Amino acid sequence: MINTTYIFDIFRDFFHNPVSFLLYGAPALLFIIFFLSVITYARYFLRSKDDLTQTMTDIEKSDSQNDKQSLEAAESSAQETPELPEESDDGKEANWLIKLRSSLGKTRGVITEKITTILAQKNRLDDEVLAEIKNMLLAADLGIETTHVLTEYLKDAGAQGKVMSAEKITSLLGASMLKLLQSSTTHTKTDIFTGDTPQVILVVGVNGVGKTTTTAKLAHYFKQQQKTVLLAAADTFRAGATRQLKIWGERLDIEVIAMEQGSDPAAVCYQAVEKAKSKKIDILLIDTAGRLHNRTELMDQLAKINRVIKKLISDAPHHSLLVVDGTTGQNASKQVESFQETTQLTGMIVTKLDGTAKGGALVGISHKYQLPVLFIGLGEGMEDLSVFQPEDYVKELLNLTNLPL
Ligand SMILES: Nc1nc2c(ncn2[C@@H]2O[C@H](COP(=O)(O)OP(=O)(O)OP(=O)(O)O)[C@@H](O)[C@H]2O)c(=O)[nH]1
Ligand SMILES: [Mg+2]
Repeated sequence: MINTTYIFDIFRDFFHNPVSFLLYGAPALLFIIFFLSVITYARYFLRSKDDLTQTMTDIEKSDSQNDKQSLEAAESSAQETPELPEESDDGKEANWLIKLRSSLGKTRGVITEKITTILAQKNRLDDEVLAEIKNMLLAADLGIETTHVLTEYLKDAGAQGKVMSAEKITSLLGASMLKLLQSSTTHTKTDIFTGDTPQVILVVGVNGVGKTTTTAKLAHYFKQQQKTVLLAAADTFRAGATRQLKIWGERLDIEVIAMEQGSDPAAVCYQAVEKAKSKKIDILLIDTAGRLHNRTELMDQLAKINRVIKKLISDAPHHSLLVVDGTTGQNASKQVESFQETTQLTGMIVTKLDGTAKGGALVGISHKYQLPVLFIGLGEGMEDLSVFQPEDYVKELLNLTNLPL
């Protein structure tokens, strides 16, 4: 049995004797403090390491999720289209217009409903109403410059101060939008991909905008025009990117030039251009990796791709098409600026116009940079790409049957 009174006596003596306290107590206390600090730090270190591991896992998960989604989209689109019966050109045109109409529904709502509401209170186009129209155009994401041009046009058209119906104003706006869109289209759409063969088309843009899907849609479009097509998978950066294009290639029965992940994309392009030349291919479509302007190494890589292509065909790439996600609206302006620094853009393709209220942005961006919108994408399938027709677009955007020209 331990004698508790004896232990108590030892402790009492210990605290009453300053020498023994200094000799044993203080170092013991310091040791305890040190020990506790080590434990706390170790726990903190292990936890931040866990957090880092978790973040890395999250990034990898999200990357592979994107890969999975794109691959699934490619696979399902590749499977769904072949069963469709051949449609006449008129039928296709009508279907496309229905799709365009429903895709632009949200933006149309923002514009036309607002004009009707504004003019229901006051049917004269005075400064107050003009200011409201300006706000409405900004809300539809047309951008400051273009909004200004459009409202100035309303004034110049002699509409200011006059009694105006909502229909009349909408139709004047439509006419001015069409003018803007046509001013940035200096050539006719159908003949821009002709000329020396192979026509080399570089498809560029930031991450996830729909480059690979659009490249495949373009391949389908050109194939339907009886052109021979070759695809190049120059996105060697993202795991799954090459596979995604190959799935499309198999579906379309078009050869895909590819190398393993991590290879130099410029080397893929070199090989593809050589092959396109030797096989006398009409159209070479190059799918590139998504890149942001602040990733200089990726922008340099794009510059290298351009240089390497020029070694084989001095005036190639004949087209550098910027793919823009329609749902980003005016933010796409920055993308145009940063890509223009590295590559000479010849046109834009606006995707995902299905389901956005920012469908007006393309008028603004195209006008601001004098960059024609060549195609628009309204879905994930290979048929969901159409040559951009400014008149149809404006009519569907503003619910107009006719445009005063
Ligand atoms: N709704 C809709 N979805 C689209 C359209 N175009 C592409 N997508 C989808 O957008 C997702 C991304 O498409 P990708 O073609 O992989 O995009 P990407 O720009 O090549 O992506 P990264 O190579 O990762 O930069 C896929 O799920 C596509 O199916 C479109 O016009 N409408
Ligand atoms: Mg891609």
